[in-house]
Amino acid sequence: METNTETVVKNPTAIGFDKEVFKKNVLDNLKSLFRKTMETASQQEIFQAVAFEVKDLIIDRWLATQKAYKEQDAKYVYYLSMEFLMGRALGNNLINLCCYDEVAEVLEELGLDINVIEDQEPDAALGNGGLGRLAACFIESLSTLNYPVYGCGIRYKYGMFKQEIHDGYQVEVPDNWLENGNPFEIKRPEYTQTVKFGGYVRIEWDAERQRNRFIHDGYQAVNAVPYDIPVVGYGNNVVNVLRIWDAQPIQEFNLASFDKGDYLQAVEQENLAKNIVDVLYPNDNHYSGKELRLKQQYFFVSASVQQAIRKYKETHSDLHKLPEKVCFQLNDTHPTVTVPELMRILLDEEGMEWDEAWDITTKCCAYTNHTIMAEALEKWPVDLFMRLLPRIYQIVQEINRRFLIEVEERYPNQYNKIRSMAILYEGQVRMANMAIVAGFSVNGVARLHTEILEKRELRDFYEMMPEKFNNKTNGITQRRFLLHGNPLLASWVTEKIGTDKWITDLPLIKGLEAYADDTKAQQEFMDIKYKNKLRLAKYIKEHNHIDVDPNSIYDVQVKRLHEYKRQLLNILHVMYLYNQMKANPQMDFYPTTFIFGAKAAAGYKRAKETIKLINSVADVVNNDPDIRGRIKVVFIENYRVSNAEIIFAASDVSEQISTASKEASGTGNMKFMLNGAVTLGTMDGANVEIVEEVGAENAFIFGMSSEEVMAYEANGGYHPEEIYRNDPDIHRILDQLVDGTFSHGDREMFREIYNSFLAPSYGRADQYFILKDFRSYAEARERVNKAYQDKARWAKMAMLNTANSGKFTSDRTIEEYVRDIWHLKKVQVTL
Ligand code: KOT
Repeated sequence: METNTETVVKNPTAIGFDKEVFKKNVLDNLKSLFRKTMETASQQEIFQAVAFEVKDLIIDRWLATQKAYKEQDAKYVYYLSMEFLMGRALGNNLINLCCYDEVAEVLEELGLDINVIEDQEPDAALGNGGLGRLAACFIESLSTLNYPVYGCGIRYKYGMFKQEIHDGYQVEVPDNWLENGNPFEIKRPEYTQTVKFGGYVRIEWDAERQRNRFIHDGYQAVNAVPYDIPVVGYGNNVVNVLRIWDAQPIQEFNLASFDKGDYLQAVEQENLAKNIVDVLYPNDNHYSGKELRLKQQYFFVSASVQQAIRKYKETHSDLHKLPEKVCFQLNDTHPTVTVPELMRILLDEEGMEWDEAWDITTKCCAYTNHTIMAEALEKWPVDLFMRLLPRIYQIVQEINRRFLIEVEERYPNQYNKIRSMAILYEGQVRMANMAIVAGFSVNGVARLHTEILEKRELRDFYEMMPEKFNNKTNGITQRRFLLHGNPLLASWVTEKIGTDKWITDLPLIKGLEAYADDTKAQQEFMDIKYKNKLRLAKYIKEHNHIDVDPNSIYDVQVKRLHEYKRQLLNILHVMYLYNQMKANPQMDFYPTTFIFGAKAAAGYKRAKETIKLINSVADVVNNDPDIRGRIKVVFIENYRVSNAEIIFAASDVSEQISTASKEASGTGNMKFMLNGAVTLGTMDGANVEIVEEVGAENAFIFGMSSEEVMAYEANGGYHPEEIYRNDPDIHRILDQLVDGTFSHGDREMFREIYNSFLAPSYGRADQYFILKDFRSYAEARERVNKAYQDKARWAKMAMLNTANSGKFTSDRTIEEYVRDIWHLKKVQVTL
């Protein structure tokens, strides 16, 4: 088939973009910011000068957007999230302003490479992984789709730690991302809010209104100062706001204070403000009940809710109509104190009755569940909660009391219902239960995940209030993960399907299907993949000093390190392959590079041991002359959004091998698919829907189903030692964990991993069914290796993955949230 060149639409050029003006202004910025010229400035300084100029392009659109919202009295969604994993801003802002190529040309004329300038920007890593990156994709899609949103979060001083690998071990290095300032942010001290902690509640009789008044006294207060970061929509002049809060002491420490009480109070308030926003908790899918974490939660929630109410009241007098203009979307349970905080404002500050306040609150709050991992469930000890938030705790008690009356009415004498659904239970505040009781919507993040919530995890809630439950399968933004991350493929897609409209309408990418059997197109597609593999090889050479063969299969597992994600299954299989190849040097095997990237939570021992194991296996395999480079293992240090873009573009095989039922959705799986990698995975999370879209013949599926896993779990697990006894290959690799093969003779280094399969010191043996799924995984990997050797078949499969990724745009996800939950209206912005 021939390319339809006439109808190729070039990217709309940014209105008013003038290359010469831009160039002059960048040079002026260098002078005014740093007193430098192009000859004397560092690359970092040039980045700053360029970024400030880009901010200038954004500002008019930003003003125009907020003006349009105001004129139309728009409804906003407040996306409340402890995490926004934004990555770098410069490249994506240029893309969405539709002047990336123009700016690249300007820089080239100045003798600069835009990639090098982009590399100067630190990632904004205010998140752990999937949950935080989803929030970032969502606010970008909201902007692109002309919907009003405030992303509300925390301006952590230190984001996700930087990972270094020393002698195969992970070392965490603080991420001082604000070191050189953030050229895109704007401080908004005029919107400062006060947040109160601790103290006690006094009750006063209000004779006039014939009711009690609750007065919070003896507290410590801290100022929340917002910084706004622009979120630019694609080619539509929309600029929404990510508002992240910094903590400042209320009054500067006052040395002149003589009064001892004041003095101590001033010191304490200063200390409180000092550490609240210091650091992001680096836990993914894990709850650690630290007081500081609860402080962070209430801090940003209280500031955000107060601000939302204040803004509403600027133009409206009737708070009963708040739900017409405001929706608070809770990104997991972390911001659930939104519920009692909104109640507090309506009751104590606005003087409403309980029923009125509850009616409003329950129409404003909606909750997204992201995980069923038991260790991620937030359950705050009551004593801690009530000490830190005494008034909020009273309100939680009342919400719980009234809810339990309802439960009792609906299910008389069924104590099991109270046990599963109570908000306050056994000395704990159960945040998920509060979010479900108070929210008008509860959603899971992939079809299977939502089904598991309804049928199992939240069964009692689903039975009592089925109308609240709904599914919103996750998505990703193609602007970052194709247009920016893989420019070669992006241009090729545009050329092939004859339009660049896929940039805002991803299902159009289905047009590629017409080329699936076209030999020339297959060749072009694989040529682009090859170039991207070269780019990644160069990155790996520069960062890891390892040579990888761009002709080998790139088999990639990049994601947070967690036992349920089973990086261990992957590396055990590499050990198995290594043994096979040693025993049979002539075996039929297409050279493969096994690429890993993963951060382990700082306190997660097993995860850190797994990183060490991967690096130890890499050391042995990569340096064994018998292997002749046919198996390579690479651990990419400091996996993060910016290098992820390079990795996805270069991947052939996408490892999505979680124990079925454990991965709520996954979003990396979608980024690989979009970039033409083929999924090797279990029927878990959104993999199920990926296979449905692309067809089972274009993916490699293995392992137990979620039903099987859950059935075993209900019976207390299975017996891995039987497999160990009966399968000599598995026996061998487990023994190699403790015979020194991969540890320079050290028999203790991987003992705990070994024990986890056969003799765990606590918990079930092989909790995540690694041995149970091993044979099926090995067989699937063999099918992958064979399939790759048929170049035409592989090219077709890969292309069909890209072609069928349309469903997984976050634009689709957002339209579903808008339709079913938020009910926002599109706002047009003209300059
Ligand atoms: C839970 C507690 C703390 C920090 C993060 C989490 C968390 C992360 N819970 N779920 N996630 C992931 O969320 C993604 C976005 O929905 C999912 O794709 C992924 O499967 C979850 O593991």
